Amino acid sequence: MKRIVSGIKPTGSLTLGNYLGAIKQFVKLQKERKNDEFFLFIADLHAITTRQVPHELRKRTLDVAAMYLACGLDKERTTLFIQSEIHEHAELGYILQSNVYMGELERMTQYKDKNDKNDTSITSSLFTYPALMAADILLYDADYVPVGDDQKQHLELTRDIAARFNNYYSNFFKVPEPLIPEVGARIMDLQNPDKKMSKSENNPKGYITLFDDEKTITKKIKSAKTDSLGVINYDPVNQKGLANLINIFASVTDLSINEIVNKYKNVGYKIFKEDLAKKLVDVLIPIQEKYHEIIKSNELHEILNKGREIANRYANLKMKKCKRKVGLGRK
Ligand code: AQP
Repeated sequence: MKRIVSGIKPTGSLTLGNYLGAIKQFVKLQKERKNDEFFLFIADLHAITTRQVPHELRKRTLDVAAMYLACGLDKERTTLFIQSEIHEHAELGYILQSNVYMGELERMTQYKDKNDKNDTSITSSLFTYPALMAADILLYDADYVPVGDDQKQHLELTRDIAARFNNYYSNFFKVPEPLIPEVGARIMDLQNPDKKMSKSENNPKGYITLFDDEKTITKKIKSAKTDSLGVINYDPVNQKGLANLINIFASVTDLSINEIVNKYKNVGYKIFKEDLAKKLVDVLIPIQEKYHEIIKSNELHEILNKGREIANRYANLKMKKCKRKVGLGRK
């Protein structure tokens, strides 16, 4: 039996990128791997590495939990919990900060991207974020971590931190493997295909949220940036915007890129975009209906309470052993 762990930070409305890169994959894995255990958390501690409005953060935390379930997660087989409700994440995160070097953290592209913009509001927690992420994973002895491509570098650092700790203190942490989907691992911004789609992006035309209605989805796809070549072809170098839309199409329908290109090669972008919008509506509207049912019910809190109880048991035991290993406390 393997343990699969992943999380999402509630920094905004979940995007199509979060769905295709992470949640859809998680649901698929759950269907395929009947004997494995699934731990999924809402990473609210990560969210506060950038400024959040408290009541919005609290609401979004529940929204993300409800969305996970609405996307098809099996509640009976998932330990679903809120990161900040398990204090061991922060505690282990601190210990792991003492096992990661400044140079390693400085090389993280997510941090570098923000730093390159000379943003003076970068917090120290945004810098040390990868140590907390390592704690999120290592606390539960995860075998696999399904994530989008943008988190690959953080996961590699998690593996290095685990190996370094094991090397110094003797074997203790399981070294996890990333699971990155073949299609949908990096969905790009609809207006700027050089940038990944992000929920905290300022221009809402660049992303589709899981809450967008039919009209909005259609409008955003219609206005997605493509090129003037006018030929449906998969060319991520010269037709970046179109390649991104083809990737989205493939990921949403489970058709291959070739099948899509062959189907649309003799029609213009207009028809292709209309069909893509329809496919997205067919997937997202039922998810939204489910979300509304879940968020209104009391069941969500019951599921999160149960998740907290189970996660707490694992985290508590691992943390006790970890402190003993490191030499903290009296015994
Ligand atoms: N554009 C994307 N394409 C594919 N996968 C993506 N993920 C995020 N964006 C894309 C995957 O979604 C999971 C949850 O990500 P997160 O919310 O924890 O943090 P993030 O990667 O920083 O996502 P955002 O949307 O870009 O958040 P903000 O704007 O707050 O920084 C991860 O598995 C991630 O790979």
